[in-house]
Amino acid sequence: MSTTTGTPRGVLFQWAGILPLTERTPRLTLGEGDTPLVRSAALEGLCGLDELWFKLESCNPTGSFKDRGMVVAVAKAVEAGAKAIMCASTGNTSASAAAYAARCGIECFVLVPGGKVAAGKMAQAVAFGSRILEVEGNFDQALNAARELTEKHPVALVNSVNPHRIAGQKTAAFEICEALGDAPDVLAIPVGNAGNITAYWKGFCECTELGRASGHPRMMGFQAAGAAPIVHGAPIEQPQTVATAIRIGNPASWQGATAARDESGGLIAAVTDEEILEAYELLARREGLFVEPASAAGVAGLLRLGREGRTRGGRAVAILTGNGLKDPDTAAAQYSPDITRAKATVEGVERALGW
Ligand code: AN7
Repeated sequence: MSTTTGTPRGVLFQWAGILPLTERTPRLTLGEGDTPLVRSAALEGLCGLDELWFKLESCNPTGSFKDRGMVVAVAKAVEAGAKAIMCASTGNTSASAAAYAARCGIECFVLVPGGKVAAGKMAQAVAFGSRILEVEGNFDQALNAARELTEKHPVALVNSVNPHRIAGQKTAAFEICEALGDAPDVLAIPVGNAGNITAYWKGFCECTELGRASGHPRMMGFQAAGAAPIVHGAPIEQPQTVATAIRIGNPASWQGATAARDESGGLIAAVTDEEILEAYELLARREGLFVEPASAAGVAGLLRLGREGRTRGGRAVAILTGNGLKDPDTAAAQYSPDITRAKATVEGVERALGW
């Protein structure tokens, strides 16, 4: 795919200089990356911040942040001769893997926890023609199986334990520094398997080294209270949360997350499902941003810190990791829709509205 003028869109084209590409790496793109950074209209003050910006990773081609890293992981797998890829997923990784596999004409196997993946994400895995294995167990067990299976069979693992995923994902930190002219003071981000926070931290560190930023943000990661192993300091056997994307009890990049927290002077805290849904609703009703529940966790964390008077102003960026359309069932459960039936005429609508 190419645009009519200039460099084609996509992470491999825009960020070739900071990625592990060779001449033999296929220049794969679905137009991922280069996502909007939008200033908050309403929540900034509630969070006790001077500036709050939202990075709309929901604008990526499959509707989540995963595409940035997946495009690199799949391109490198194809370069290495892979004919098939595999991942375990709470839904977004599988949607992304399935899309890029379809694009490359290779096979994609996805292992998902039965009954715990949002409807939109399942629809994507189906649409892109992936081979779907609904496993009896949670994400952590599915990832263990995927790791062993990909060692045993000629299939490339494209979970974020694959370093190419992290390499591609770090490009979002570069985009933020470019858009703001420097790193923000705070980065707020949901934490599940912890690949994303690990990648952002790597990206911000590289931005400082390369003189693209004068310092780095304090990394603030937020887990769901029922799935907060890093906060508790021990794996959770049976993670539970409305935010199914981050329903993860033993994150693969645990060390990366704690390093980001400790080296940046940040924190990793838990937010309750209630707080997540409050932020989910505020983002929709006050900002016009429809995200999936997991994506609201970072904003829920900032709202909590704001209420507690712990944000101390400054400029924060919250990563909105996935689109609200991914999870229509949570939207249906959260809102009592205000829908009135009417005849399709001026009089009919006026009567229905009481005008
Ligand atoms: C919307 O798709 O783990 O901490 O298998 O879908 O890097 O795992 C998804 C995670 C945040 C957490 N927001 O990111 C998967 C999966 C959304 C997500 C996260 C996920 P990581």
